[in-house]
Amino acid sequence: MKPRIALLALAIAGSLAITACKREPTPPSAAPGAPAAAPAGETADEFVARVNIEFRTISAELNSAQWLSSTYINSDSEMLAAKANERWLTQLNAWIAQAKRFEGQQLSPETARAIKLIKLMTAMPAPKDPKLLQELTQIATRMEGTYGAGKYCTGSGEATTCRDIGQLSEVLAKSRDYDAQLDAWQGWHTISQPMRKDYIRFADLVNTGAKEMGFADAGEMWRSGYDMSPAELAAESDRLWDQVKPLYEQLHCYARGKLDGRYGKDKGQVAGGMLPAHLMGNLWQQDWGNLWDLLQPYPGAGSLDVNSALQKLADDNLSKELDKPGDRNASEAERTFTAQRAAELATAKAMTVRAQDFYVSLGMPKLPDSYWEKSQFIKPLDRDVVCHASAWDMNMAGDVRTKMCIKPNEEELTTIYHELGHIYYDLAYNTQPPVFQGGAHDGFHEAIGDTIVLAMTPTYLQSVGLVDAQQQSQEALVNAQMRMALAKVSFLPFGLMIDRWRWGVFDGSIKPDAYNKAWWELKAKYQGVAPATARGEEYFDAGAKYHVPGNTPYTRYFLSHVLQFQFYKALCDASGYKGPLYECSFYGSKAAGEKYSAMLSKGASQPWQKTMKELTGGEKMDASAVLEYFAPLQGWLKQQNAGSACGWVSNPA
Ligand code: X8Z
Ligand code: ZN
Repeated sequence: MKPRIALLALAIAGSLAITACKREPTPPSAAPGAPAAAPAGETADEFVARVNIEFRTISAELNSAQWLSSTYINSDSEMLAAKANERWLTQLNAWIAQAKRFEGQQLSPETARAIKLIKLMTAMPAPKDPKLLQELTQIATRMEGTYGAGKYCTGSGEATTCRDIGQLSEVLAKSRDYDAQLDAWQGWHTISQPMRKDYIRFADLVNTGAKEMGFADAGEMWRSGYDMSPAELAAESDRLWDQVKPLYEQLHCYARGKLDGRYGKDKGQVAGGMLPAHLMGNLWQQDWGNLWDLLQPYPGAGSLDVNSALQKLADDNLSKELDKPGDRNASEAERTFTAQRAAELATAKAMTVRAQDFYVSLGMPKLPDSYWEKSQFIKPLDRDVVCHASAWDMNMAGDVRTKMCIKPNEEELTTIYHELGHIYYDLAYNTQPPVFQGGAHDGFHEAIGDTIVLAMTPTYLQSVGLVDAQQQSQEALVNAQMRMALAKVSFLPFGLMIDRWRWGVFDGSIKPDAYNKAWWELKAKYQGVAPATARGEEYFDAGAKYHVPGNTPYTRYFLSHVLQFQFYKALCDASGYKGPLYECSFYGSKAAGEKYSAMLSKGASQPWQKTMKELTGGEKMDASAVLEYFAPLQGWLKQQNAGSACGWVSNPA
């Protein structure tokens, strides 16, 4: 996301002041904070050059405001972020209007691409009417703040206890108590009830903005950023889903059998053979990795217990901190508290160093000192923050940061690798003109770090001390594959359904009075997941997933979960690896790193198909690498599921 130029406006106003004895009334376009007018006679190339300058300035301002509002949620930071966003979107609308001058002109491919990208710079197309634009930014900031500050409180008066997303997620991850999980799941879904009204208005406003820009609706605009028509992109996502669906169905069938075994048939599944939403170890059922205790194929075969290693790291750090002399004037309780916080930070940083090490092993640079000073690694205790992990390129010049609330577990560790993928992409394309500083498409951005995660094989994990020595056996292989599948395969239908819902909201086929109904129909259709209790329209369950109030398009993650296997295969090839795909790690391969860096440095400067070809040799997104990778597991699952009636009915009577 990025924003505007005050420089040019100041220059114009300044020259007026010098040539006239009496200062002219300030024209509206030169009002403080207003976008600069386009100079008369500006060529398309000059326009793009100017946007590049203005963009650099305004994006730094917007990023700072948004960083503050995400790391200090309060009414002041919210107001300033909304204001910064308002200025940015006003500036963007001005550029888009100015770009119209060049329609129908013969432009160089580079300039034409830059102008196309300028029109797609935001996922939040804003109406031109300043009042409506202001309303939009206020709603957007409020929804994100509501999500970030979301808590589920029980009890009353003195006995009130409130739990945040981290605590509620932990219940789903660790408790196997049916009711405790249901309570945590339902509790989190109360936080989004107040967002429903805002979201209805939000959808209206972004649609107005999108229509003014010439799109049918905001969803069509979202689908326009893929160097193919919006309809082709939708068809591509269907095609890719069809490729991987049989694999997901096998995993679904296996998981259902295990849940039946643990909770009994009446509770382990819901009508139609669907998986109960609150039992999948994750608030949105997008990653089933936390169910390892239930779903591990061969307990003890191959030791993949990364969580224990991280817990040990945390414990060791705590002992070290407790052993330090500390402040003599502080009470015992205060010293313990200080040691705990220092240990949590040290653990989070050590996990990040571990992730950085992978990138460095490929020949990429260490992260700058400012990264370590300015990032948010752990959850502050004195204020609300948005804990949902994110990566930030603050100024296109090295001020990169991540924002997380890191806990010592495997899921968080892999998320750090994911986030650093964004950061290394940012750093690699910082040499490009600002409008080309983006992913080849947004799915590429999401796939960079996850490609590295695929290379976190048992052998790699052992080599860095995160798991014990590995035994080679068929059982260990199936376990390793299951570990990856619970993160990657379970995600696929979720990655698709979120935007199926939003596309429907934006194109009007999903009406506000059926938001929740449509949400659960899509959950049922794609994921085969259903709530255990009724979810009427008094709820707004879509809003309980960050990317809805945060307005982050989600198809990118679905595409990423296909692309990352293609990238992984290409980097394995580049590293000279010969052997089954699923055992490849290119950790330490400078050849793989060189190939990856070359791709990253291209940013958005050329159609993604070209970038893809340079890396993989092919020009299409294709899930055959997913299937190749999981072939052993798919065969094993088929055997396990033989005799079970797999599949589900998504609209049981
Ligand atoms: O939002 C994220 C990242 C930040 S881009 C943590 N992811 C999606 C999610 O959490 O829902 C990564 C995987 C999917
Ligand atoms: Zn990401």
